[in-house]
Amino acid sequence: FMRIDEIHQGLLKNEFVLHYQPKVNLSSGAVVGFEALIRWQHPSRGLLLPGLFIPALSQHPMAVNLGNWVIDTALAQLAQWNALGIRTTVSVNIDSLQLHDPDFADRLQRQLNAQPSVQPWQLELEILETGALENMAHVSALVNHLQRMGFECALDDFGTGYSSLTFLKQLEARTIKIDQSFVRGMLDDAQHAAIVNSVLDLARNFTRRALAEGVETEAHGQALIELGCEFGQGYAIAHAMPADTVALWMSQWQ
Ligand code: G
Ligand code: G
Ligand code: MN
Ligand code: NA
Repeated sequence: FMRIDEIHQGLLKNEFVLHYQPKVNLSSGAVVGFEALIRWQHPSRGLLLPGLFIPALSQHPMAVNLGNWVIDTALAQLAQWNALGIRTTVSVNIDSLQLHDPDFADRLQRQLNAQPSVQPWQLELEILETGALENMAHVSALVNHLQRMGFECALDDFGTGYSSLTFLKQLEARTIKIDQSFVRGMLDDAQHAAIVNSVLDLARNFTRRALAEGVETEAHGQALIELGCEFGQGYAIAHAMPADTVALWMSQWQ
């Protein structure tokens, strides 16, 4: 793991980058947006994946600084794509400390205001159950507030937590992201397939949109379409890519 002071230096030296993984409508192939995934372009260690530094930030106030950098960068990227005529959306992963920062919503509004061409619905906030558990009432009110402000919210890694049903009931996020562990196993494991099917039923019954993560093959995509899953994300569609590759990828997709 990287140390907090190294992460702080990395932020000051602007060494972090966002890569973007496409999310598509599985039936039509239409690109509905991108998930921003952070990487660290480290001067001596090369490109570092978040697993090497995000866990080190757990419960540290620096997670809020890095989270703010992610939001600013995603909004600036959206402004650049808007200027190029690429109308799309970006999802960002929100850390639990960001959710408990009392200034989060007001700061987000100021961050949005700094990019006049960007509409709030172009930004989606992905929330983990672990980030909401400690203070579900607060996060529930925050999600409602954010969605009234026009932002989108999604429940990330859905199904992997201890109280997914409470998470679903309490947080009125418009989208559920079905965790990749269930999706990946659904073709060879009847129990994983049953979980995916049940989460899709839940999504319909709660009038949420469902997105399957970890769509690794064409066959996964086909099976998901047959189960009525509208959206997907995964290696069968594309890996996360640098921002400057997105326009080319979109022109070659389908
Ligand atoms: O990018 P990768 O494919 O390795 O992502 C690994 C994990 O890191 C995922 O759980 C993802 O949600 C998380 N992650 C990626 N980018 C960010 C980020 O900007 N902020 C936070 N808090 N987590 C992120
Ligand atoms: O926790 P979160 O859903 O934010 O994590 C996204 C992570 O999943 C990133 O590390 C991303 O690189 C990874 N990922 C995206 N698509 C696939 C896939 O099809 N298969 C696998 N194994 N991982 C994927
Ligand atoms: Mn995510
Ligand atoms: Na996820």
